[in-house]
Amino acid sequence: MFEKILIANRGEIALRIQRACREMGIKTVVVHSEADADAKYVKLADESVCIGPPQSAQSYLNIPAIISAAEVTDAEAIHPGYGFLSENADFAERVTQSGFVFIGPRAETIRLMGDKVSAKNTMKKAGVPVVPGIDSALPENPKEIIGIAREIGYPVIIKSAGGGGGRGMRVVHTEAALLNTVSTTRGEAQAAFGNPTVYLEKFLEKPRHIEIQVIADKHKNAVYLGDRDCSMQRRHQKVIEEAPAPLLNARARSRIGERCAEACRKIGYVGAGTFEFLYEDGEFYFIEMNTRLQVEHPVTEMITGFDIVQLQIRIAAGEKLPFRQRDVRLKGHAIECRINAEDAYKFTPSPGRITSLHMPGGPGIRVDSHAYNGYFVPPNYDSLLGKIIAYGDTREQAIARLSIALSETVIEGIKTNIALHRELLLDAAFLRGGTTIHYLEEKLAKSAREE
Ligand code: MV4
Repeated sequence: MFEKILIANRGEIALRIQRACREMGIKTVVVHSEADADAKYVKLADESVCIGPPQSAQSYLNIPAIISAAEVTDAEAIHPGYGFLSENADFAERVTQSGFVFIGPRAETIRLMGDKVSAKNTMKKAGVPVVPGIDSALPENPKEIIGIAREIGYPVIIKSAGGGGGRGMRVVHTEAALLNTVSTTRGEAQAAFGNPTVYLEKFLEKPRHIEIQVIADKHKNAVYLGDRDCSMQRRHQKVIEEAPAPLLNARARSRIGERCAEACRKIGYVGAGTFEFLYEDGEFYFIEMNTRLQVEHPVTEMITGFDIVQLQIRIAAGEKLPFRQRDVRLKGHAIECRINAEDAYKFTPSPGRITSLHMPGGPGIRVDSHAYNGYFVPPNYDSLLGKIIAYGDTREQAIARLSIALSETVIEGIKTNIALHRELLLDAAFLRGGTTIHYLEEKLAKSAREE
């Protein structure tokens, strides 16, 4: 096992990774920007290295500075967390070339999944159901493009191969709008991702977002750790996540899970990963694969009892997965609220100093947060302050515990989105379960009209 790991991230996930390391007896080095010098996880780490000014481009995205920090502190492995450099294949490659272990999939896998056309192709060949569409980039020829869209049937969606996470896509409802939309999307894709490649899919109008957590070792063992429903989102920012996905039967769950685990074996996937699906009318359609730890990993940890971060570390060190698929039992229900430093209804960021802080507790409550009383939330990064996760024997119990936890929570000095969460946990459609990816935006639009 490693003696020392460098954590190339910040905020709640830097603390989460540090806790896993501590439990395993591994020393930690955190790198931080000047804006994060007072962070709790920086003080708690065995060592810390300031790698640059507040702007991410000069600190958390500064590859040479991070690798130098690993060199001077004698770290053996680097955990990238999520966001920042976590899905940057060049970073993974340079980490490895510099003699460190990258805690994540091989650089080649990250690159393959980073190109959404090759990701979709690879998964289709590996037996994962994908959204109907073409399996390669859209051609240049206008007649061919029109022919493809006719064959798929309107509405269609044009997506950028270099995009993902909702960036660089456009819906087309009629043939009249097709060619203009394709060229606009191409132009934007070139500007944003340096890659004009676009592809076309059938547009699904009312899907849910359900993802499958997988984990695989370097010895071709791969398992799925159940699913999560992340449909409650606004502008591609997830708000509430839960596991397992409501109203999904055990047979459908194991069928799609098996497909994902088998695909991992086929492509030699290593580490934790997530298959993102759209789920509509009882069918799963693959859209993207995330090759990193996700913000919402705790809900899976709560229903499986596994520590995904510790598993990532063991796998990176070459250990075999310590269990098989049949040992994975999904028990109970877990729901996570992302607590953001932002206005609950306007969604404008609210950085500043926390003047009073009380986090909840009690049976089944987990709080993953780097916030403390007196902490200054810097304006330079995303607004995630942490997550409150509730576990229960049933979905109803998890919701009840989460509602109580939110009612106990006090965060003063800055605005947070706790009021929105409390409202959502009382929402009749949410309580029934199975709301689509459009539900929250439609609900917010409706309440804005009523004002
Ligand atoms: C789609 C879609 C409907 N049909 N693809 C958005 C994020 C990116 N990962 C894929 N996305 C979508 N792809 C087809 N063929 C709708 C979305 C989508 C979405 C997906 C997941 C979670 C939230 C979303 C919000 C808007 C649109």
